Amino acid sequence: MAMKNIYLFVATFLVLFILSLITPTALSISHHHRHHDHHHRHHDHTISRWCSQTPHPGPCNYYISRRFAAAPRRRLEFRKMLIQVAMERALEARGHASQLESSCENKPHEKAAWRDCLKLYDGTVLQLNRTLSGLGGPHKRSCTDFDAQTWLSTALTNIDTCQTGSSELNVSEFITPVACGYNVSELLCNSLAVNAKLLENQEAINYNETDHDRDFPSWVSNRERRMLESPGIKANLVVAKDGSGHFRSVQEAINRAARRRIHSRFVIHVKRGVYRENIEVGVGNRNIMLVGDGLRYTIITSGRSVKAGYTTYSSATAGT
Ligand SMILES: *[C@@H]1O[C@H](CO)[C@@H](O)[C@H](O)[C@H]1NC(C)=O
Ligand SMILES: *[C@@H]1O[C@H](CO)[C@@H](O)[C@H](O)[C@H]1NC(C)=O
Ligand SMILES: *[C@@H]1O[C@H](CO)[C@@H](O)[C@H](O)[C@H]1NC(C)=O
Ligand SMILES: CC(=O)N[C@H]1CO[C@H](CO)[C@@H](O)[C@@H]1O
Repeated sequence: MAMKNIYLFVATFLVLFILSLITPTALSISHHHRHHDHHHRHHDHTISRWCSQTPHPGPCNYYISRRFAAAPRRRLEFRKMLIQVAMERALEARGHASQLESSCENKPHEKAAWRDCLKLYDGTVLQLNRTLSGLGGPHKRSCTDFDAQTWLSTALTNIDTCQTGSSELNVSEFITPVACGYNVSELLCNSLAVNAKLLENQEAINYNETDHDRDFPSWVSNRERRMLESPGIKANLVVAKDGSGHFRSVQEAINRAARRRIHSRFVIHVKRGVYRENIEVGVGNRNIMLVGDGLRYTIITSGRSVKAGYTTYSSATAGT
């Protein structure tokens, strides 16, 4: 049976989750490293100070200081640098991956992993590219920090999927140098953390802004925007972590929706809370809309979305 599952990676409140990883101890840079590298002391000191605020200071320091002559002055600039190095590393990894085809001839599992990882890396490059061009210069941004968070999450999900999938197929040995050797995950994680910080600041300033249109991720269609903006949007089911809804997990609600008889639009309201689920939506289970508690708080990123048309690792496994 061509029973393909569509996975959606839901990172609702991923932002808050990531924020909890950032320690606000930027100023506690030790003085021990001072006498290393006198030459670039100031420059290195400043870059390492920025990097110490990220979940992976090692790769941050290493790649940023090799790539950029001067340390960033503002967090916006730092974010851009991080995304740029992540992009460069992702392109290199992708280049490496594309050369592996000949080494997986006549090895169906390796071949399947290779094909999927290549596609996933393409997705990552695409997401990073749109983030970089969306953020643009200070005066010509065409995406919100929220968009950036969504796209960066998706970029990271793709990398994770490549790693998870190849270990499920027992071919990690083959793909690991690509999946891990380029530190793309770490750099993406750092970008997400810094972006989350910007998102949080913006949140504090603009909490009551009325320009809601800007708040929608750009992949929400105009029709859906109008629908979401209508005051009377009515949920068929409510998901709440605290038990105040019909279900506690998004997957349970989707499974329930799958059993409905009439396949009209089905709205699931996901209340505030941390939901990190790999959601499976059967192919026959269309027309479901997940609505969060205010778009600023809910990120639903479709790493392996319907639109992107990714065959998943499970379908790749089934096919070999
Ligand atoms: C990024 O996007 C632009 C415009 O769509 C395209 O011309 C460029 O080749 C892309 N770069 C990469 C590295 O994919
Ligand atoms: C991978 O290896 C494990 C244990 O070594 C085995 O149980 C599993 O069936 C293997 N999976 C595949 C897809 O070969
Ligand atoms: C935002 O709106 C709420 C209620 O509408 C109000 O209590 C609060 O003071 C407002 N916050 C700001 C920053 O304007
Ligand atoms: C610069 C840096 O931190 N590189 C790391 C990239 O990832 C590999 C494998 O995880 C590490 O061994 C490197 O140290």
